[in-house]
Formats: sequence, C-alpha cells, structure tokens
Amino acid sequence: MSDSCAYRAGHIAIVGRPNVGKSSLLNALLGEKLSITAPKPQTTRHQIMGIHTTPSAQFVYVDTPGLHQRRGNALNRQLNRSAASIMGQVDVLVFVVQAMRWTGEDEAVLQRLSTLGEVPVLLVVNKVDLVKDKTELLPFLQKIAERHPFAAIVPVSARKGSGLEQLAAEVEARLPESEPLYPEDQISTQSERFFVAEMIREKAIRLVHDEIPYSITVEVESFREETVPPTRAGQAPLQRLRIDAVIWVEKEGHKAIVIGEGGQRLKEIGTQARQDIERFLDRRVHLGLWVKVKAGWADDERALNSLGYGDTL
Ligand SMILES: Nc1nc2c(ncn2[C@@H]2O[C@H](COP(=O)(O)OP(=O)(O)OP(=O)(O)O)[C@@H](O)[C@H]2O)c(=O)[nH]1
Ligand SMILES: [Mg+2]
Repeated sequence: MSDSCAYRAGHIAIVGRPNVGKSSLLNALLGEKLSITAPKPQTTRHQIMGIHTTPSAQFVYVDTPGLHQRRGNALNRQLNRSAASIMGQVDVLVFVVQAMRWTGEDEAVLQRLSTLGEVPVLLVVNKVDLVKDKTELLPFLQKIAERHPFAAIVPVSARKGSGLEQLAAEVEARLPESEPLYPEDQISTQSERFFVAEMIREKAIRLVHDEIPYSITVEVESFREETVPPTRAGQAPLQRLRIDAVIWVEKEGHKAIVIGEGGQRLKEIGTQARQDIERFLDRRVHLGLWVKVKAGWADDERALNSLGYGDTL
C-alpha cells in the first residue's frame, strides 16, 4: 500500500483549441501572471512552464499553443507540433473547453487525446462566468461526458477564480508519488529574458487590434545593469536594468502600424510592457524598443528556430 501522505510531483499539460483560456487558467492556478493572454486566438506560441509548490505536492504545468486545424504556414505547423509533442510526456492532461461551446476543433483535440491511452484526461469547462442560466451547464457537461471517459469534469472560471481548488485537488490525486522536481521557490525554468520578450509581445498584440497580431515576434537583444548618474547634487545614482528589444514584423506596412502615428503606439506598447516587466522582476527597468522587418519569418523554419520556436521540455 502506498502512503497516502507521500509527496506528489509531476507534469501536467494544459491543452485545447485556441482562445479557450488555457493561459489564463495557468496564471490563475499559479496566482501569478506568467503566460501572456489576449482576446485573440494563437496568442501562446511556446510551451510555457509554470511550477506551483504546496506542502503536499508540486505541480509542473505546461501551457501550450492552441491546437488548430488550419494548415497554414511553418509557424502554424510548429505551434501544433509543440502542443502535440508534450501530450505524451506528462502525468496528467488538462483539456480546456469553453462552456456552452463545443466545436469541431475541440473534437479534433479530443481525438488526439484519445490516442494517448494511459494518461488521465481532466476536462476543464472554462468561462462559466459567461453562462447566465447555470441550469444550461449540466446538459452541456453531460453531452461532453459521453464522448470520452474523462477522469473528472471540472467547471471553472479562470477569470473569477472559481473551481480552481477542486481542479488542483483532482490533478493532485493523479500525480505520481515523488520528491519535488524543482526547488520550492522556483516558478519556471524559462529565463527572465524569455518572459520579458513575451510581455512585450502581449502588449504589441493587444494594441494593434485586429490588424496584424500574428505577424509579430519579439527578440530581446540586450539585458544589462545600468547606473544612471544623479541629475542633482546629493542624489544617489539610479541603478536599473536596461533592456533593448526588437519587435519583428513581416512587412513594411506592419512596421508603420506598430509604430503608429508619431510613434504613439510604440510608445504605449513600451510603457505598458515596462510596467509589467517591472512588476515581474520587481525592479526599475529602462526599455528600448525597435521595430524591424524580417520578411517571411513566419514561414521560414530556420528563422523560427533562430527566434526560439522550439520545444522547451
Ligand atoms: N469571461 C471569461 N473570459 C476568459 C476566461 N478565461 C479566459 N478568458 C478570456 O479569453 C481570452 C483568451 O484567453 P487566453 O488565456 O489567452 O486563451 P488561450 O487558450 O491561452 O489562447 P491561445 O494561447 O491563443 O490558444 C482572453 O480574452 C481572456 O481574458 C474566463 O474564465 N471567463
Ligand atoms: Mg494561450
């Protein structure tokens, strides 16, 4: 018999079609904004690892790019590969769908999950805060339950924070007994530079509206300590982190959109991103942003690799 008090630790992949709230769910589970989110599909482009350690278990979550059916360019194919490759390597799968909305893309994700056999699949029905008449929820849950022998079905709202404790309990019960895999104060294995690039990308995606969100990527070029001399006698010099980053777009026309009239949009992207980065790193930051054109990067396997679109786990 195993000791029911033994420590548990393992990997959990968060999967689903684009825009159902996977990254929002990861952030809500961690209580920290780690993975970027936006009201647009295909926001997440990398596997994002987030570690949550409690006195009884260590949850190593992996948020993934939304699985989609459009064939698309090399970036689209890479996103699907990235999400699919992780599925067979984890202890628990969290399959996220949106309440009251079951689509062909959800069905396609479920088909993939069904081929994995042993790995328990928890169905998370997110955005229940949008369901006005809660009596509608039960028939919806029952219908999906018929499609697959889910280990459990948990309605949640990542936005309102409801259902998360029940979800964590269901996950924990299915993690293997193990010593913690990472130090208890570690929240990710990905670098600060990586998260900084993501925070800049989030603001760029959000502020360009529907114009060009997919053709944006961000590369942090330098990350260094900087001492700013005092402007007045008697003042102490200011210690801050200087970050320079490039926002890559695919076309000259896109560059003009990101920069905006009189540079207004780029300025706003920089201000909002800097605020998030300062909160994340808990220190003063000076952020320098440039917009450059790299034609066709999203359909060039080599360019994708150089921009870091590989798997992280
Ligand atoms: N009302 C409501 N909106 C939510 C909830 N969770 C996420 N959203 C919104 O849904 C949109 C998509 O959220 P994301 O977390 O970026 O979705 P995702 O599944 O990670 O999307 P991709 O990375 O593109 O696959 C955002 O506008 C979120 O604010 C929720 O519980 N309730
Ligand atoms: Mg996401």
